[in-house]
Formats: sequence, C-alpha cells, structure tokens
Amino acid sequence: MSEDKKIIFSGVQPSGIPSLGNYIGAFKNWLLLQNDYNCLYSIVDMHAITVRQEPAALRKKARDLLTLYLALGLDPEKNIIYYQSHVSAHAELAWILNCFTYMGELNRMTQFKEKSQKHSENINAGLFTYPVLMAADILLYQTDLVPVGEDQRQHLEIARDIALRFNNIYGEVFKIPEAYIPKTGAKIMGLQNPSKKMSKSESDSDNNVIYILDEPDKIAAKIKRSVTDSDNRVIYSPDKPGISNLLNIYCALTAKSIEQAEDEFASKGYGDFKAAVAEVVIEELKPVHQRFKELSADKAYIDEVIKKGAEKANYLSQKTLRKVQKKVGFPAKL
Ligand code: ATP
Ligand code: LTN
Repeated sequence: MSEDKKIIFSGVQPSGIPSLGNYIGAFKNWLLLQNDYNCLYSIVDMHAITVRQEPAALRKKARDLLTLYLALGLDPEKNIIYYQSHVSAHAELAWILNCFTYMGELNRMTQFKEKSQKHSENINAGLFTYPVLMAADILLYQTDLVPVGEDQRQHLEIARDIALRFNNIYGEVFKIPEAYIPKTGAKIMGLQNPSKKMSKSESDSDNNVIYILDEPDKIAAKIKRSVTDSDNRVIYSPDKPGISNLLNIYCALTAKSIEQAEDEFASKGYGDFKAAVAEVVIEELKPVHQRFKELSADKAYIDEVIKKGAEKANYLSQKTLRKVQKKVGFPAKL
C-alpha cells in the first residue's frame, strides 16, 4: 500500500447474488476509486450470520461474491480483497467498541428495526450490535472514505460517533471516516415494489430484483414487467415511483441527468423507455458475466487471492488493534 494515498473500506454481505442496487449504489464507485486510494473490500460474512444461514450455502455465496468482486474489475493487486472472518481483529475491536456504544443509539437504527420485523423469530444480539461490528471494520484500518448506498448512511454516522467518543477519552486513536454516497442511484428501489429498496436477500418476488448475474433476456423481462403508473409519460416525480426508479437506473448507468433523460423520452411511451433501460443494464453487466464464468473455473487463482488478501488485511489490522488494546488498559503481551 502506498503511504500517500487515502484509505477506503467497504463491504458487502454474502447473503445472495448482488443486485443492480448493490452495483449502482456501491460497486460502481468501488471501481472508480480503486486507482486513487488504498482500498480494502471485504466480504462481510460475520455480518451475514446475523440472520440464519445454511453453512454450505453461505460458504458458496461468500466465494461467489469474492469471485464477483474480481469479475467486476477490482484488481487484487491494487486492492485488499478478503473475507472478514479471516481477520480476527474485526471481532476483537468490535468487542471493545461494544463497550463504548449505547443501547439507545443502537435502538434507533432503522436497519435493525426492519430486520427484526422481518426475522421476528430470531432477533439476536448480533443483529442489534451489527453497526458496532461495521464500525470496527471501518475504524480498524484508519479509513478515510466509505463508499456505500444511502441505506448505510445511518451506520456511518454511528461509526463516526463511536470513533469521536473513543478519541475524546483516549486521544487521537481513530481517523473519523466519511461516507461516499453516489448522487444518482444511491437508493435503487424494487421493480415490483418501488416504495422499498431493491435488496438481494429480502424480496418476496424474483421479479422485484435484478441480480448482477441474471441473463440478458431475464433482465429485459423483469424491466418490462416492472410496476409503473398508467399515464405513459416519462417524468421524474414522487407520485411516479416506478418510472422515477427506472430513470435513476438509466441515468446512473449513462451519466445523463434526469432532465436529459426526460427530454430524450418526451415523445415516447413506457414501452420504448423500458426497452432502453433494459439495453443499458444488459450492456453494463455483459462483460461481468463472461469474466465471472472464467474466474469461477480457476480455483487455484481464487484460492491465492483469498490467502493473500487475508495475509495483507491481518497484517494491517494489528497496528490499530494493538493501539486500542493498550489505550483501554489491556496488559502487554510478553
Ligand atoms: P441484504 O438483502 O442481505 O440486506 P443488501 O442487498 O441490502 O443486502 P448489502 O450487502 O447490505 O446489500 O449492501 C451492500 C452495499 O450495497 C451497501 O453499500 C449498500 O448501501 C448498497 N445497496 C444495497 N441495496 C441498495 C440499493 N437498493 N440501492 C443502492 N445501494 C444499495
Ligand atoms: N452493513 C453493510 C455492509 C458492511 C459495510 C461494512 C459497508 C459491513 N461492514 C463496512 C461499509 C463498510 C450493509 O449492510 N450494506
């Protein structure tokens, strides 16, 4: 890692094949930032077990997600790509930070409220302290920037609050991280239910979510069936959540402004617009499919990336962890 570059940390849970929401909200920025920053991109499997997972399936999803990081174009020589569970410092720091986090703060987290409603049979303590583990992920590496979607803004705020609180007591131990959230596409909504975010693991209908590895005809069919209103005008407006969502997708992928897109489709109907959105999404994801297939077949290469990533992250993680342990009064190891 070069000394003069700022540090980026982000992660995605291996809770399923990532969605177009993950792509637009997070991955696109990761790709943009990889040349100018020292980046750590983790597969946050410890977060994923806050909801029940089948062990063999979780292992496969984690490996597929790591392979997908590479297929998207993240370079493992430039970035540290690794499984969170391979670096025990995350759990060690999370424990310490738990002791600097208030129940009241965690109680306010919207993701906790939503997930505990959805998984009412399993409201475990890990789900509650999820943001503390996330704060540990970020603070462990003296992170400057955290590229995420809008739904993670609140978690970033609590990470900053915990860091500031700790620094106030013990001095400048942690860098205070900033969120890096895209202007367009920070919250892609479901295609069938555009009032809720598109989520890779929480959808009632397969048609609600475009998965990054969906075949082109499937992508086209899902967009064609997406829920809209009936006035047939391509306009961005709060009372047109379906069309507004498609406009966000279209603009995030073409770098056009909403006004430009509205003009482009001013004399066209929803059929033409949906076909254009499908085309853009398919073209964007096509190279990823091919690369994913090739990389999945190369077991030795993927194993090597996993091993090297864990080594690099473990090494880096120790500096901050040791400092924190010393500050709170743990005895030096002899
Ligand atoms: P899960 O369904 O397991 O809760 P998820 O699909 O919400 O997962 P995460 O793994 O929690 O995805 O998030 C990975 C990254 O993608 C985060 O930075 C998150 O903010 C971003 N993200 C997730 N969903 C969307 C969305 N619909 N629009 C934009 N960004 C998103
Ligand atoms: N909580 C995030 C995933 C995540 C993360 C992180 C993102 C875990 N640790 C650290 C950024 C930085 C989510 O659910 N999307």
